[in-house]
Amino acid sequence: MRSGERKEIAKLTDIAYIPCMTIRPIIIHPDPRLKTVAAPVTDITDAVRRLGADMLETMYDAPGIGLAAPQVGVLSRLLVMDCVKGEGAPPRPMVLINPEIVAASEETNTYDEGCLSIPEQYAEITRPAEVDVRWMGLDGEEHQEHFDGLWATCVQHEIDHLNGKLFIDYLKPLKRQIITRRMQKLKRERARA
Ligand code: K2U
Ligand code: ZN
Repeated sequence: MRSGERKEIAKLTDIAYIPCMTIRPIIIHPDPRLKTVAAPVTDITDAVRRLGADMLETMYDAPGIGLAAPQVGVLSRLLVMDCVKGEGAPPRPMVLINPEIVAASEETNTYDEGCLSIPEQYAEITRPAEVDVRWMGLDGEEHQEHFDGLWATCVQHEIDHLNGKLFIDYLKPLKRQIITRRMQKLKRERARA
């Protein structure tokens, strides 16, 4: 983790015992948990705060710029993001609970997307270039923010995860099947290792 990320996570998640953050295993496609619609979070408990902290630790370790709870086997509507670029810039870890896209631009943006649950596979995916997202923060307050650039792509990718949708679901069936077969082979090899 970059210096300062752990401090930022502690501030954001109010988890005093930060040294105990856990890197959780990331589920690899195909897996039914990645195709399930996640359930809303009803109470912000210490377990939810710990989940947010662990997901940020897992995301930074991957490394990634986003991660959704179903990817670590928790079928709850919670995602984390930090799309800050460049070593110099301070990290901006975000935890979004029950996020909703409340507005999306007509204008689109195409990005060569990957996924931590579909390692080393990439495809050009077109999405709205800008979105307004409303969510509940770990502070129990409603938040709403306008996202553009990589932040917009990432938050839409993560919200898709909460709805059981993967970036390969936007591809033609044959391309999706080829990638799925590669992941099945990877999982067999990992099981033998
Ligand atoms: O949900 C995930 O699997 C994490 C995704 C988030 C993401 C996917 C596509 C485009 C933007 C974000 C990535 O695997 S995180 C890896 C990454 C790193 C830098 C830039 C893009 C993706
Ligand atoms: Zn993903």
